[in-house]
Amino acid sequence: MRVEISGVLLEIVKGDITSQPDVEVIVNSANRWLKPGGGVSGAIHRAAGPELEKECSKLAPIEVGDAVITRGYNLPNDFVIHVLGPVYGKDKPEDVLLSRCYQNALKLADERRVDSIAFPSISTGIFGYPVREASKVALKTILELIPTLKNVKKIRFVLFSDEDLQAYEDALSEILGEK
Ligand code: AR6
Repeated sequence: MRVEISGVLLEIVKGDITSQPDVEVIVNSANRWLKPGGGVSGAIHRAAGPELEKECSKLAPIEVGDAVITRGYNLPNDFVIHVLGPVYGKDKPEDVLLSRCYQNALKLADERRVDSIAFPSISTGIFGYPVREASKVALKTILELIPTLKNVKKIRFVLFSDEDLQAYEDALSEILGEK
């Protein structure tokens, strides 16, 4: 699914966040210590190689909602933006904190004059955020920020399963239908 809003292309696709060679930056759903871990962050660190962990160790720890940027090393992307999403049921209010992750990542990318960015579904794996709720927060946040962007021209959500893809597509249709 792709839509253009205020000159920015918003795409929702199924895939692997480490296989997005046509975007300049990918977002990592990280942990506080910016260590490899599992899920998205394990995959990103494996693909980037050990230099990524070295750079990350200088930037850790980060707080829930924060975003920090590193190089991409062996990834096909120039940069990785690492965010710490809320643990569902623990870090509250979850929607505000999740929204902050997307805001901070997108603002940081725009400040660094990045033209394209790919996000995974932050917090909906190990951190337990229900994907239907999270997809609405993610997309509303991104849609609100789009008109303020100076450099980012392409924003992609990369979902790992058919169910997650469907949740994000439904959420976008619902939000755009509401307007
Ligand atoms: N590409 C795209 N999406 C993926 C990939 C991938 N390669 N791998 C998993 N997903 P998670 P969280 C999906 O658990 O919930 C880590 O250990 C996955 O199916 O990676 O924010 C960190 O170190 C799910 O829908 O992130 C933290 O400790 C979504 O990406 C913690 O887990 C997010 O799953 C972060 O948990």
